[in-house]
Amino acid sequence: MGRVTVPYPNGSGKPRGRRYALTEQKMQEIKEDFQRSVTDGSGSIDFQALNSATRDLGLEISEEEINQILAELNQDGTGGIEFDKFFNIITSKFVEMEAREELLMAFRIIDQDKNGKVSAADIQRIAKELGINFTEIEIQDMVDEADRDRDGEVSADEFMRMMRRTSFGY
Ligand SMILES: [Ca+2]
Ligand SMILES: [Ca+2]
Repeated sequence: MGRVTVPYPNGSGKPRGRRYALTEQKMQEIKEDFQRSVTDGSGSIDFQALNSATRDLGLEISEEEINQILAELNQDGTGGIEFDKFFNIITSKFVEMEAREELLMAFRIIDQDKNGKVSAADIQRIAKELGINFTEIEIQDMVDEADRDRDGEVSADEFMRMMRRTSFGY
């Protein structure tokens, strides 16, 4: 198998970092998993099989997401599943998961006082460290824009939502 282009969530087709490239070994694992999952010959995959397949691959996805994937896989109504389709969905989940992890890492860095939320003071400190000059108003605007529950700080959830909207466009 040669190199496979993985869809990137920012839609640019370009990796934002090398971590987004799936290794051939990982792709092989996905393929074997798929084949194992459909050994009953029906060519279909059920909740159990998909659940264990994704777990084996180290994907952290919720039951709800698994049901979503199943629905997506069954969209054409034939009941059959092609490996290509399965592969595309699984790889995009990997990309999502890695993007999420990177965002969380960034969040933890910005959260300078480590209280689990990003405040205007946190942003001020990191901006200073990076030599970026934001005015107090600019920083407050950033916080206000992300702060959905209006507690004056940005939680990890709020942060991810904002980053997804601004840099990934989904
Ligand atoms: Ca904080
Ligand atoms: Ca908040």
